[in-house]
Amino acid sequence: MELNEIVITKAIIDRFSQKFMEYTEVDVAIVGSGPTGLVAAWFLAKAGKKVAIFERKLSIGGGMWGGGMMFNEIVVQEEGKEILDLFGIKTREYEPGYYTADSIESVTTICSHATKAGARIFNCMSVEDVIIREGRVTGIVISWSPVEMAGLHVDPLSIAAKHVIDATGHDTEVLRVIERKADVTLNTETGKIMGERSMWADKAERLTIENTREICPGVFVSGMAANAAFGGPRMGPIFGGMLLSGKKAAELITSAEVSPFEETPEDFDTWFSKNKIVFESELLAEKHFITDPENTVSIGIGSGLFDERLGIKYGVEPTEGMANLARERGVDVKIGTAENVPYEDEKFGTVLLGTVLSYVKDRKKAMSEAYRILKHGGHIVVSFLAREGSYTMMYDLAYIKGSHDPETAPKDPYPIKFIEETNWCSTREVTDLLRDTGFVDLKYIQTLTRHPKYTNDEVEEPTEGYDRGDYIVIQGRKP
Ligand code: 48F
Repeated sequence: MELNEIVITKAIIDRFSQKFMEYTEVDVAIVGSGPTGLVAAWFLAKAGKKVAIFERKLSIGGGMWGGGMMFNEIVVQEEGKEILDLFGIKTREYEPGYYTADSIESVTTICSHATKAGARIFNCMSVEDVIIREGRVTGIVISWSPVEMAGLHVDPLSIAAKHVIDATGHDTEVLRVIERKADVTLNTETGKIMGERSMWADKAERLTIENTREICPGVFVSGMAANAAFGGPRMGPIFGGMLLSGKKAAELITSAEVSPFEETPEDFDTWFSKNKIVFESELLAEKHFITDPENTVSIGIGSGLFDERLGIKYGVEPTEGMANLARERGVDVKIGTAENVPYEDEKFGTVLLGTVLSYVKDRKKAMSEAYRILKHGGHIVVSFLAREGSYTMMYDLAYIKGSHDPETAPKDPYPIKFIEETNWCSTREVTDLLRDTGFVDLKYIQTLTRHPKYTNDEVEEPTEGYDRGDYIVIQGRKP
């Protein structure tokens, strides 16, 4: 085959653009790919968070590459060694309590684990500002580092992030810009960046972990930046504190993020109890394809409201609160996500993804998991509120405006806090996903064909197709 330069060019631009587009909205934006940023990225990605690192330099690894004064070995203490062990990085005891590791092996291995777990690294990009809404940082502002270095007058771009980690090391660059430009008080003694002190390895290592916290709404600080922010000393080329600080930042973020469903599992049922007719219409549509409930598993089963009526016996659910409600309804529920289903291959005759795809982070993975646990000849059933329908448009509008319009909304509309986490899917998107995963013989059923305001007036019999219903159910067969 003769290689074509233009195909190579298109491949790079195309693939990079896809990747970059996908990461314009993230759960966590980490600024800086030093040891603390990389470790945080790994823990967060493993916990299912969508995480991107933005790194000014071409190279990743921050100050870890260089070991101490370019002697490319690092030192860690016992607790730090435990983190290196997690990555399988080789360490050797030098004296009791002091371990050394090759700094190149350390950086490359942690980076490899982080990216394989799903974290994306955008190098040569500098964070020069943040986005702030009502006192909370909701994103970062980025530019190409060469643009910054050349001092070119070019406007930057922005990334939305639920949480930001300032992992920029000694410079605390994110905090500096917040201090300079935003009317936000930092969570330090002075309310400002207190500045780094001279070297004191022992104290600094302890303080780095203590100082790893949320420093202002939406921003966590970790690694050397944490000590610089809270007035702690530097530690030099001992790296345990950096690694442990990355882990702590990730844990703080994961535990801060409680799903709205976890907070108030009953609200979901309450809504359906006020919208009984809508419930019956949706149930009829799902029933159409759930013909073997004893051999059906419901993924993202929630409270099991639908599943109890459908006679479904098995479920998977990430939140404990919801899972307990479903268990009370007699369903055997395992804790797990759609992307990581805790069942063996080819177990079920039917897999139901009931209005769950809009909440799933990685839809492709969810589909391939459904495929995996289905027997050959078994069926997947996917229900969703269609993105092209009037319900989702009405919900999105309410979310943007902060309240439902009583003139257009039904009497008891869906709580806005449930809308916040959704990412609606169109019928075409679900169709493509099903086909790409290998499902065949797709069949479509639709319901809720009236304006949302009137859908709770009369139970609807579902009809074939997808061109008018707001609620679509698709069945596909695993060949
Ligand atoms: O400095 P760095 O390695 O921070 P760290 O993870 O680790 C500190 C240790 O390396 C060492 C130490 C421990 O013994 O004291 O210094 O806390 O990595 C920080 C990274 O952030 C990048 C910078 O290029 C480096 O790779 N960085 C800094 N400012 C920005 C940035 C910015 N504005 N935008 C993007 N990246």
